[in-house]
This record gives sequence, structure tokens and C-alpha cells, in this order.
Amino acid sequence: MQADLFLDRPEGLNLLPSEGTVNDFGIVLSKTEADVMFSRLISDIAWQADTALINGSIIETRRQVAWYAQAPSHYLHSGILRQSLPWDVEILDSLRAKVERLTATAFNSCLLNRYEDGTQGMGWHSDSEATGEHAVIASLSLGGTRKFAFKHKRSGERREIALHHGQLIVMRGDTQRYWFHALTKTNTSVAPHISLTFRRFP
Ligand SMILES: O=C(O)CCC(=O)C(=O)O
Repeated sequence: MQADLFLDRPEGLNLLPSEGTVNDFGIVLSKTEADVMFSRLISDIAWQADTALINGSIIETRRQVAWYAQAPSHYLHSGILRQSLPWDVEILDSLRAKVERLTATAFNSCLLNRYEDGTQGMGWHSDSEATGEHAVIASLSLGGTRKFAFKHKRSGERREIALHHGQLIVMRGDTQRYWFHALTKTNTSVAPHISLTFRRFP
């Protein structure tokens, strides 16, 4: 019954043609709410440069990240061991509550990414290292509009979605198993962008 009700709503539509599910919940925060959240995240989050293992060397990426989890956790991301920060940032509670209510899913961690401009992005990857291939990942966007792309791991088939200020999408099912995703770089001028990806760690 619940599943049928969900399918009748716009977010019940799947952006992917097969072997994965991506639902677009649209804009879930008012412009004022989203503006306030953006400023608070800039000031309250312990941003730090991300690191990645490229050709055997550890490099610092220009985008900034922060990973908060309710229980101390660590996981391997792009060859680097990540350690969680304690879940003690008030603003994350209200955003998580909103995302949990909309998606009817419980999350215990949030990975935040901050991109200052279009020269910063995230390359093709899938997120199955720590949360498993069938993880539900809810991604809330704030700031300048950015393009989020999917590429099928075998066929190379692609899909794209623009992520606007206050927009929520959810990846679930086989998405991480069969599809790569990326936040693409752009030469056009874009305002700073923050994404909050809520996940559930075992
Ligand atoms: O910032 C984004 O929207 C991309 C984040 C992402 O792909 C990830 O955290 O795995």
C-alpha cells in the first residue's frame, strides 16, 4: 500500500532506466531556509581538504569535506582511511530529521562536500566501500546549481540531473552496484555548492 502511494508521487519516478533507482524529491527547503542552512553549514562544519590516492600518491583535493557519524566510524574512501567526526552539530539534526521524514529512512551519518566553484567537482565513482552495494544515500544540495551525472558501469549509458538549492535526491537499490556517479566540473560561473549525503553505517 505504502509503495503504491510512493509510486504515484513525482519522487516515485526513477531517473535511471534499469539496474538502480534514483528518485528526485525536488526542492524540499524554502529559499530562506536553504539560505540560512547554507550559511550555518559554512560556519559550523569542520571543513577540511579531502585527500585521494592517485597513482600511489596521496594528494589534497581542492573541494572540502567533513564526515559526521553518530558512532565513531571509519571507512576506506578512494584508498584513504576516513575517520568520522562526532555528531555534535545542531544543524545536522534538523536537516537529517527532514530528510528522514521525506524518505522514510533512518540515517546515522552525513558526509558533506563543499565546492567553491565550477573547477571543483567529484569524478566518476560508486559508493559501496562502507555502506554496501544496496545502500540508501540521500543527497541534499545547497548553493549554486550543479550537474550530477550517472554512467552505467557496463554500457556507458548516461543520465544527468541538475541539483538546485534545497533539492533532495535519493540513490537506492542496485545504483551503487551498476552505476558510477559524478558531480561534473563546469567552465560556467557557479556559486559555491554544498552537498550533504546522508547514509546509514552498519
Ligand atoms: O557532492 C556531491 O553531490 C557528490 C557526492 C558524492 O558523489 C559522494 O559523496 O559520493
